[in-house]
Amino acid sequence: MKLIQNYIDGAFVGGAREFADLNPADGTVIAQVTEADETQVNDAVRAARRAFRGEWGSFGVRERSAQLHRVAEAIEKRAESFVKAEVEDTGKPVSLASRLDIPRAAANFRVFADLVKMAGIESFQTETPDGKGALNYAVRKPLGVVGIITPWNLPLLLLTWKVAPAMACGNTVVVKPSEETPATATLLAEAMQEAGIPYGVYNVVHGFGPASAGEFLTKHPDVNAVTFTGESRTGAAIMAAVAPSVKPVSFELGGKNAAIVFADCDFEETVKGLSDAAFLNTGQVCLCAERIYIERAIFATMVSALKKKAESLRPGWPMEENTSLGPLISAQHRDKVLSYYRLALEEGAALVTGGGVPSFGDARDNGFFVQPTIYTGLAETARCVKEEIFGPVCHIAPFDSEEEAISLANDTRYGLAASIWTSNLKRGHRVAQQMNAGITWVNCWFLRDLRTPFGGAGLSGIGREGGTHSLNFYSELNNICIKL
Ligand code: NAD
Ligand code: 6OH
Repeated sequence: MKLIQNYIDGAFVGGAREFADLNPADGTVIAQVTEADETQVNDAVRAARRAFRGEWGSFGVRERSAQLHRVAEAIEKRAESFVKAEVEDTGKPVSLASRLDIPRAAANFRVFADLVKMAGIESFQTETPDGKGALNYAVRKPLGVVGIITPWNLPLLLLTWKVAPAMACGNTVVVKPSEETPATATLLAEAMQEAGIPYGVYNVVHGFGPASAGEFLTKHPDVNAVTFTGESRTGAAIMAAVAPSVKPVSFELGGKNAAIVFADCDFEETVKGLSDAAFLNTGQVCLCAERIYIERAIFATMVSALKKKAESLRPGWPMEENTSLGPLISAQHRDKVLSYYRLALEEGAALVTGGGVPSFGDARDNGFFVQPTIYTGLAETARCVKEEIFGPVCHIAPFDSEEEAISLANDTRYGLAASIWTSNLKRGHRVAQQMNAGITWVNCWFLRDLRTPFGGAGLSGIGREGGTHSLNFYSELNNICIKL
């Protein structure tokens, strides 16, 4: 049986306890994973601190940038192993992992390697009473040891989205990947070794949240900042854990994202875009649209086109090229999603398609598949319209005016992403600017430029990452004022 170990100070280390890593496509055990106890988390933080004070801390921006490019190369060189590991852990289709997750992990290193070399910092000439003036400028300094905690839906993509800028800014890191998907963070350790990253710069501790590696890391007094992607409730728990030591936090949390579809949209492109927005990665993307509002004139035709599209998705073995829908991540998560499927009917929804579990007649019946599902007819106050489900499911409702659509879309405590579908670009701009969201797409969805601000409002998070926003989070600015 494969053993996935912690990676501390350049060495793979075992531990007292192990837990099983399951393949969500058939429920089989892929590997045993070493759970880090508090001593190992302490060791990892100590190694990271030592590395920060050591060779890594002495590198200038040019050297760090070159090293990050070498990490990207090492990922690209082993892309196949990364894809296979990610597909086994998550059950996502191989076509998706090889198009999105793994290339994007390499891109995260390349983008921040380049950006950190190019980024300037503002300076100000300041007037003084004696007329001689002063000059203000800032220097960027790393924070120190950064704790990084990530979820299971896009494991390597979301981990490297934080590791790359943290390292680019000169920090060292201790990462705690999701207990559901420990493999690629561990493979990344091999890529780091191959790239020649000094030991202790990148450390991996495996385990769970409360009373396990996640909590030990967030509570650790020698961790200088915590960056987290995951559920809003977990964000709240981490905020409480870091409060006594007043650490900076960056939180990318949940969403209940809306799509607004106007009658003048490009019908075919919109159907394709909405189908991705609802069902990509089996709906397990924080940016997915679980609420779709369609202008009444095209409501019925678009609902039936989306029904057709949902029914054309091909659930199957994740490693098969033509599979377009994988399982959910775990039995527990499937129970949660199915409980919302039941709740939707109790709340008075009309079922357009799906609502259950597909049957394969083979080992996949032991996996965690559910059908892509569309509902209509729910009241806006229904729990299924208000709470994040995080599965391949959406609710579609009609609207009659632009104002109504905006107010429906904004009626949520989350504020992560929105999408607007219209051929009238004036309207696209106008509506986009009124969205209470951190990211609004017009005529597209999940189209990413890594230089742009990324994050959410309300329950969807604190702060922005991406481009210089990441550089600002992962560094301290020391402003220097010189009297001339
Ligand atoms: P989760 O919050 O359950 O777990 C995320 C990570 O936090 C895991 O590594 C887990 O072990 C750890 N954790 C849990 N409790 C902890 C604690 N008390 N202290 C420290 N660490 C703890 O999230 P998940 O179920 O893995 O992921 C799905 C959620 O993530 C969804 O809500 C989704 O919307 C959200 N998400 C948000 C974004 C974004 O960018 N906004 C991106 C991806 C996923
Ligand atoms: C959430 O599930 C997806 C988040 C995506 C990113 O953070 C990104 O950088 O594309």
